[in-house]
Amino acid sequence: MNEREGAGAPGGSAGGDVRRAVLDALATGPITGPELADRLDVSRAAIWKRIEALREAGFAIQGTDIGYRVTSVPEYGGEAIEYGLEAPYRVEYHDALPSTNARARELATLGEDRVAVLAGEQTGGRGRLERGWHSPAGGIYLSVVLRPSITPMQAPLLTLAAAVATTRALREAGVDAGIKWPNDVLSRETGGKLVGILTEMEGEADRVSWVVVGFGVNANVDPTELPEGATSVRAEIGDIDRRAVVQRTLEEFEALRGDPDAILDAWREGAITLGERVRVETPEGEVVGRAIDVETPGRLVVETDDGEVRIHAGDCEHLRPV
Ligand code: BT5
Repeated sequence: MNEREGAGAPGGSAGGDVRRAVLDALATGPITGPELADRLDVSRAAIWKRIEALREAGFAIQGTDIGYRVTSVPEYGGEAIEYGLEAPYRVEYHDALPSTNARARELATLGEDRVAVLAGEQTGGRGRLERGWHSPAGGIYLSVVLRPSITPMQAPLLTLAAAVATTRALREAGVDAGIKWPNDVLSRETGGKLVGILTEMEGEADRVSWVVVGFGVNANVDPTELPEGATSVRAEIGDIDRRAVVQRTLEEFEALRGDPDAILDAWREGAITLGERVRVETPEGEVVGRAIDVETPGRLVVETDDGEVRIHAGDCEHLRPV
């Protein structure tokens, strides 16, 4: 029997991830136990055990004449996200973690690829530059482990893709979201910060060994639990289906990864920074001017009194028109 159980199981290797394969088969329609067992080349007992495990995880699964039929899916959780997910990620869910990025880094150093770590809340959420990330229950805390064939120089493009992916997912859910360079997602309505993204990587000069992209989305949380300058989906439009937002984020992210040439245009389309007067704190000092474009792999072009300046990294503030 080659069934793999549990949250810690590696996915997608030879012999197949039965856990995911059962979910995928159920998502496409009713299928009988024997058919499933044949298709996945495992015992009927293994299939039955998997179905029972899914029921325990909160899936309602009817045994009908034409096979197992899923009649309801849990609101959130690893298998709930994987069910119907059109992106090749195994999802490891925890009710609480210190940081999904920290867990994802652990998995990355173990050699894992295309795993999404998801937590109900974080007790030690991290922002960039050793800053913290408030992570109350009800938010989305998601970190993706990847082993892409790219150079470290190209990695910022993944961060842009991540910002585009969550922005699209939130917009589909009815949130008026827009991207602030490089990777914050704000409410266009109130200017509050809805999403932060933290990319970490390890590698050599010419090739990354792994990348972890972490998404923190202030979804169904009270703004009183968040720092100043933050807003939440709850505050903007009311609670949303976090499962759908996570699925759509992963799907959009994967699609953009597969089409890197489309990332910059997609970013420009979702951006609110372009055309704005900005002040950017960079490691080399402050730059003030009008943001006019973004270039590969994520540089912001700012038109200043002294000409155009290209910025690789920094904290960007939108200034009110003078
Ligand atoms: C970020 O950093 O915006 C990246 C945040 C990434 C968080 C995700 S959650 C899943 C994964 N696991 C982690 O441990 N992290 C990632 P930065 O641009 O440095 O912004 C951090 C600053 O935003 C803080 O110093 C606060 O001022 C503010 N802040 C903290 N929590 C916030 C929240 N929930 N919403 C909006 N702003 C927040």
